Amino acid sequence: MELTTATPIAAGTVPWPEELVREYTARGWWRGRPLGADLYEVADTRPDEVALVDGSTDGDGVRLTSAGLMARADALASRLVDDLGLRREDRVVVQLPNCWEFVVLTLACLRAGVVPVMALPAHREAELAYLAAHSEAVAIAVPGELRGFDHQEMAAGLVAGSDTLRHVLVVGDDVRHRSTGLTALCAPPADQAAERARWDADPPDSRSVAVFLLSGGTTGLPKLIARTHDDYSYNARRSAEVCGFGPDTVYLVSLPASHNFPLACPGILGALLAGGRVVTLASPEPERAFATIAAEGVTDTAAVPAVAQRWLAHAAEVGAEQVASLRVLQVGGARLADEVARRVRPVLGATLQQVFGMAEGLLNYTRLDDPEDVVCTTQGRPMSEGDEVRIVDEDDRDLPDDVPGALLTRGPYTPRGYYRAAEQNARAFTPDGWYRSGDVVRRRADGNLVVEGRDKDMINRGGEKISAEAVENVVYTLPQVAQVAAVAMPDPELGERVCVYVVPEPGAALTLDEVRAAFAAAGVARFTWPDRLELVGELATTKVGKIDKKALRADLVVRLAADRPEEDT
Ligand code: OOB
Repeated sequence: MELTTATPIAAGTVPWPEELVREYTARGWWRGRPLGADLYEVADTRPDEVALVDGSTDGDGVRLTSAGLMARADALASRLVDDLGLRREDRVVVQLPNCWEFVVLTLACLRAGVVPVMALPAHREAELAYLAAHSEAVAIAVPGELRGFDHQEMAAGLVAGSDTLRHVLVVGDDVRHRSTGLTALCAPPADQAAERARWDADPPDSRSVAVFLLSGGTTGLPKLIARTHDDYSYNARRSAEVCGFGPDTVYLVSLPASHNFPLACPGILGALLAGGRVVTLASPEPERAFATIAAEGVTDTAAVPAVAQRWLAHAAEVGAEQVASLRVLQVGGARLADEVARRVRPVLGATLQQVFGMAEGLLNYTRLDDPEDVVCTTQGRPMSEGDEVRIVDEDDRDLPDDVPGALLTRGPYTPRGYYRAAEQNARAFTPDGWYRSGDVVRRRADGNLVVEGRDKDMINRGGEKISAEAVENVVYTLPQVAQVAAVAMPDPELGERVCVYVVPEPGAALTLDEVRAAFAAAGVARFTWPDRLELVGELATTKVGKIDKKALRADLVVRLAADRPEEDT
């Protein structure tokens, strides 16, 4: 087969300045070795301890020891290269639910220097085709069927329409078309020592890209964030330190594992690097999650506020006996209401840790020994001495403590730009490398940050980040639409949902169902589909003539209140 030569990854990334590379290395934050070596260092101290449990299968589910997990990762690395012809730096779109194969595949990529592009199970053709094209991926890993959707069929279609995709890797027994069974490729090697020696002898460079994460989306299409072995290892190791992870840690991953939060904050990688155990579960649905926590003695887990609220409600109903082993509940991804935060310890009996992070890097944590006031009313402080944080006004002038402003950050695990995105980088990063997170925060005198809001055009639907522009682009495909604006609608369960304001073409009618049908036709993730439609005669504008989203959000609050007059009195 004719192979088109993909762009070398380094050509699309923005490196840290050399003097900082030296400083980060001198301070021991960067270790100058690949993540696979870090993982082996720990696995070698406890080869026979169980490191990975697939909690989604009942009873006889898969349980892998540290040595067994690493051996399968090495074996898969060899098979990807020998059987499928993958090469160093090749990209693989990973769209897997939380399962043991996700972990083996990720570690195999780290060992072989193949780079996973961390997509979400909820993504559909449009997002995946874009991710594959932009990363020039040669393979895509999918479940066969998930929640009634045939991912394998979709993946076959993606391969047919792509210049670069050649392989579909499928988890499970139902391997159709010309797909390759991933579960079989993850089988243990015949000669463990030989496989290990092969990849030990040929490791990827520590400064090369380990994984591509997806940005929380403010532009029409998600941006790729290139995280290097050096920086991502530090991300996970330092997080594990701050969170007190160790050999006794049993970490439950029930948020989508390809998100930075459950992947490396400290998440799967942090738990493994601390010598702990990872338990995968495909959904955070409370009944199943509680049963798994009880069965596996889970000590630590991560949730978004919407999930934490469901767990609190479930515990209030059935009691917290099942979660007695839970030591720490991390909550992040969206603002946790102070009132909800206060209920975590009394109801679940676990210590709450707030996490304000981003796939772009910077992680803020409340510390496990912080006073209750800090834990319940702030989103924590940077995890690293190397993190630089500025809070600035509209003219990028620094603001004093307690005054809310825009967050800028740089540091040893915050890359200096998105992958192959010069235009977006000019907006999202300052010339001297500060990332503009788009969050409005204030810093308290004790150093803790409080997230007050944001100045980016994004909707945070229960932790899933949705670009308003992406939503508007789909709505504009409808001929009935003259003008559209997508705004966040406050929601008691998810925090926010998607509302679209539409000015219809003269005489045209439009329903929410028609709008959602356009999203189905566009092949985009369901979490981006509008939850509400407001038809209006015109859209408010600002002084400079831009659509005034602040005014629309205020208008929406009034309309929502009018919908529920009984609650108003
Ligand atoms: C995490 O990462 P992303 O990349 O999905 O989203 C980042 C954005 C932040 O810029 C902020 O707008 C929002 O999500 N966010 C929060 C928050 N944590 C994230 N807003 C308010 N309070 C919080 N605690 O969401 C993420 C990555 C790593 C760890 C945790 C979360």
